[in-house]
Amino acid sequence: MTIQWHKTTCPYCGFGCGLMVGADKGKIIEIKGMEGHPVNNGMICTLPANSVPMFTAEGRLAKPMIRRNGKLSPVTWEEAISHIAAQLKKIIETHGPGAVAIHSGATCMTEEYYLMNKLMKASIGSNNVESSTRLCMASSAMGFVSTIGADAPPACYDDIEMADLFFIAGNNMAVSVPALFMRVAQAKEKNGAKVIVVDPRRSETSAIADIHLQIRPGTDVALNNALAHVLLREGFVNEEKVEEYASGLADLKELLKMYPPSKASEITGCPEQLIIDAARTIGRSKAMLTFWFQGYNHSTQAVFKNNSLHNLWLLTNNFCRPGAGPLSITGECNALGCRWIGGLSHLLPGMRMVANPQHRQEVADFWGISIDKLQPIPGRSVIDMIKGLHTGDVRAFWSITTNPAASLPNTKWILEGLMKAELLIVQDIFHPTETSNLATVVLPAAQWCEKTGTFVSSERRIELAEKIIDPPGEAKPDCEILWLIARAMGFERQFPYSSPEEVFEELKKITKGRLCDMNGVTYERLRKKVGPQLPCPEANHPGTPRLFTNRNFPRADGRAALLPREYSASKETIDKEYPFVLITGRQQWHFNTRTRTGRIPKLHQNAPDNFVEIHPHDAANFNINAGDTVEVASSRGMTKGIAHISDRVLRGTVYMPIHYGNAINIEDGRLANLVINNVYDIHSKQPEYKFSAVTIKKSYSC
Ligand SMILES: Nc1nc2c(c(=O)[nH]1)N[C@H]1C(S)=C(S)[C@@H](COP(=O)(O)OP(=O)(O)OC[C@H]3O[C@@H](n4cnc5c(=O)[nH]c(N)nc54)[C@H](O)[C@@H]3O)O[C@H]1N2
Ligand SMILES: Nc1nc2c(c(=O)[nH]1)N[C@H]1C(S)=C(S)[C@@H](COP(=O)(O)OP(=O)(O)OC[C@H]3O[C@@H](n4cnc5c(=O)[nH]c(N)nc54)[C@H](O)[C@@H]3O)O[C@H]1N2
Ligand code: SF4
Ligand SMILES: [Mo]
Repeated sequence: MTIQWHKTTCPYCGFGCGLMVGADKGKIIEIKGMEGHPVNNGMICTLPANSVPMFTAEGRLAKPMIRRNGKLSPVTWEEAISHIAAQLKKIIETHGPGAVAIHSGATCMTEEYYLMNKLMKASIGSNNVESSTRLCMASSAMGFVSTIGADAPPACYDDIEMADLFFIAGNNMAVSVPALFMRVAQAKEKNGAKVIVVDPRRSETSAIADIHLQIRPGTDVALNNALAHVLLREGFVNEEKVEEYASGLADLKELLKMYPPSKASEITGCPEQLIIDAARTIGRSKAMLTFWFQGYNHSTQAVFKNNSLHNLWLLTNNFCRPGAGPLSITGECNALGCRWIGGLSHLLPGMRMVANPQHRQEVADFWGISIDKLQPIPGRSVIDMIKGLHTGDVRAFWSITTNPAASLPNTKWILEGLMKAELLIVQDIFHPTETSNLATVVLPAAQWCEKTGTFVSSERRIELAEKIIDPPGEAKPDCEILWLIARAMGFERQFPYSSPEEVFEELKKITKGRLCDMNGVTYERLRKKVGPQLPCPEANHPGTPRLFTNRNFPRADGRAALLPREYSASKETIDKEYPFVLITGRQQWHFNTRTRTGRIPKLHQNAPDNFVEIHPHDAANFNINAGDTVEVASSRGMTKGIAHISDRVLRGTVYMPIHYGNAINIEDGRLANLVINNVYDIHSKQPEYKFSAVTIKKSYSC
């Protein structure tokens, strides 16, 4: 065997590790970390290291299918494409462009997002383009826009080794971003950096914490306000300096009067002295790096949580200098590329907004269309798309690289909505999935290593993932599927492409002069070397490790905004009938809805079933023993898992992993989303996945 090694980038989380993929005779043989890569230097984590069987796993889609007489049957590509084009056109003619919606994942390639946006926003005339970024990073994005004026994460991974304090909130990076966790743990070990973890659960990450603030779920804003209160009270804030680069200090100080640590202690359940100690640790730090994740974003206070955290690094001058700053890690490998190229219903390509007339004009000019073609009102968020399916306002739903039947909250309601679609196109690599089972058309896609395109990581680094092997059967790259459907709908002139590289060469021009400028990037450059951090405006530009180092933010007065944010409780109330808060999260062995990792024997065997973590006191009260099957019920439905009795969780809180759908019979449940509340943060429209009122009981049927 002569293994050929190919440079690529990881298709799982958003850290962007450089990987080497070994192939022989058209088969993937081994996947390893790339030595010398600035992100991971040879490290690789559980998911990609075990992913070789994913390429030959059972259930790979190899042929398009159309549902006829209730059954999905194989058809040719020509049939599938002309069927879709005709149905889309009919629905648009009868019900208008707003009756069509695309929802994609956040692991699509940048080129794919660009084509979806061009098809929907420029050609069909609907802003109904969404992605799992809505479920993942929409609140971080909105947090940045409101505080610093742009969705532009300013810090970089080199800051990790320069920091003396890590503030890690709602982020279980030991499980969700292991290569990052390793760098943080090493920096602690080597440089003596301190670690503060804020998490209602004693997580794998809190194992390295010097201070673990084990707050009640949903109470971060109260905590952050109290930390800011102590910082101001104890003279850790140079107010004159702060006013140079941030507005709003006086209003913030007024609000913070209401948040002494004693009050935050009552709300969060954390001892007052621990809150004071944490604030002093922040105040004494010379370089604090802040991380936050879904413990923040999966909340009806998500954007406020982000803003109140931003207040902390602004008050302490911990940003945009080596070792200090907000380092927002994205969940999936191209979440940032997705946001920057317009993958949400309020965005346009190149970090632009649908509602901004100047942005619409720039994009209309670029696409050579009249500005009137671009709708001035944001399209539906994904939850609102499902509402639209229920009411009949949305008739066609096209799911690309995502599994909404399993990943959206309140499964029963989601399924009812999806089943009302006249046209439900599911473009995936596997069948069955919870969503493909409901499809009226299934399209077989090529996956990572079988297609080519770019990903942008959490530190704004752009990388190329190239085709190494052929996809199975008739599966096609997502880009090609998109341009074939666009052409069949009559948009031949707008979609003349024959390769993703041509798409990239076009899309990079729309980023010119923006903070996501890619004009210095070519596929050739990415093949030869590690990709640069954006913006990278010219061929000889080395890339931009840190943003806003001149402390000039893209806001009217050039200053960032200190925003006074009041704490309010999560939407659902705990009562006698539903006395527990359910929080959901991730495991090392599976990725999101497990369509890929559930088919990899080693990963499946390590974590074959869902579990429910219950505090020993609550377990005793409810007569539940370790290993029992437990029913977890909310007003929306019921799910099950094996009891793990553990004081990792607080009394009154139960925890479940998110991964366990059931493609064959989804309502026969192990899926957390069967019980999760489908409410969202009004500012980001991101669902509250981490706070649902539930009850538990021992199950007598398995
Ligand atoms: N192995 C693996 N890695 C993954 C993924 C995967 O599925 N598997 N998915 C990827 C994706 S898409 C994402 S978005 C990331 C997510 O990565 P993370 O956000 O790190 O993961 P979660 O487990 O969803 O949630 C993180 C923590 O939030 C805590 N939490 C819950 N409620 C609150 C609260 O009110 N406040 C605070 N401060 N914390 C709270 C939970 O206890 C949990 O420990 O992981 C990525 N990486
Ligand atoms: N209760 C609860 N629910 C949650 C969360 C939570 O913490 N709690 N987390 C939320 C978050 S942060 C996220 S990001 C979402 C994720 O939700 P989803 O985006 O629905 O999750 P995935 O399982 O990653 O779905 C990806 C799908 O794309 C397919 N696929 C993989 N590669 C390709 C490809 O190259 N082309 C095509 N066409 N298909 C491909 C896979 O087989 C899979 O079906 O879940 C959200 N749901
Ligand atoms: S840390 Fe994230 S990017 Fe790195 S190898 Fe693991 S899943 Fe891939
Ligand atoms: Mo995510």
